[in-house]
Amino acid sequence: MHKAGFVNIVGNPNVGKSSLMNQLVGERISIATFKAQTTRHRIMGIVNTDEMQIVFSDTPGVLKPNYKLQESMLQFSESALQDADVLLYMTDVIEKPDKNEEFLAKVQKMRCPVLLLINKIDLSNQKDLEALVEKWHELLPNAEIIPLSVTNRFNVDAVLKRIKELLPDSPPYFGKDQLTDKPARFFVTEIIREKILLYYDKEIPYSVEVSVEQFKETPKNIHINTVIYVERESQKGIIIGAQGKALKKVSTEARKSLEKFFGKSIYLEVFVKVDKDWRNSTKELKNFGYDLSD
Ligand SMILES: Nc1nc2c(ncn2[C@@H]2O[C@H](COP(=O)(O)OP(=O)(O)OP(=O)(O)O)[C@@H](O)[C@H]2O)c(=O)[nH]1
Ligand SMILES: [Mg+2]
Repeated sequence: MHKAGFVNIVGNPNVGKSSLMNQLVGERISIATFKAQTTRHRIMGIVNTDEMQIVFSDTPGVLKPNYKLQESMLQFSESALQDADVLLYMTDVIEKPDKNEEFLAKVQKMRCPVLLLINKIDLSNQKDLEALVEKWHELLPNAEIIPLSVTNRFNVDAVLKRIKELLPDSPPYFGKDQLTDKPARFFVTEIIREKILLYYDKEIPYSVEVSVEQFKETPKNIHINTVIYVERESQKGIIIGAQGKALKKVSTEARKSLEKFFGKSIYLEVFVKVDKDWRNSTKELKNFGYDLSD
């Protein structure tokens, strides 16, 4: 009998959801950085064998929306509660269990198996961890609790083993050669956004969206034209930097990562444009691929 199912990773920002999905899938599908709110979409990473298909979903960290972009991010995270066959609710040793009671209440009502993953145990000690496990056990008595260190790859295989046991009997949902639900262009925008998260401070990474205007692939190389959209004229100057140096660094580093990702030579052009207040415009957000049900 073939097994298949949706295994959805949810939790607060910055706990290590994307890092975990990348390890479970064995590919760098989802960008992961030290900054909170790195992930903005629901991104599927698919693991295939002859007998089994695990469809992992990475989701944005849950937070109270301050602008429309964050409303869409929250919708992606909540959609992952609707169709999960197995839910991976991720926390870490840093955040308090009562940080987000509203979302926790939704997890408490889940009918599917829930694995509560306490990540970053490399930053804790046995005594504190035991107290934390105890607290989580009170909050989610039906969840299986697995302490984890994604960085040290500690218990990641145990999580995978448990998922395989819990996966329902089902035919596959996607083609067996498919690794993700997202098109190549999506990964271009994400890789550029990753560099922006790494190299700019404060509001800049959160005010940026990237769009691919052209993606022309030949057997040997790919020509890609992209636009970085910012919200205000002043941010455009910051992205470009003195003598264009900052932008040059972003495009060089993005090109290198893209060459690794696609395994081909990349010709990358990056322009910067202002799209006033795009984060709060339903129309612009839809153009950028965010769902916003009204
Ligand atoms: N010390 C330690 N750091 C970790 C571990 N796992 C992930 N991290 C770090 O935690 C930070 C956040 O990781 P992400 O995978 O981007 O977290 P996320 O939950 O996807 O974050 P959002 O997309 O913003 O919700 C990164 O700097 C990771 O390197 C771990 O086991 N130990
Ligand atoms: Mg993430």
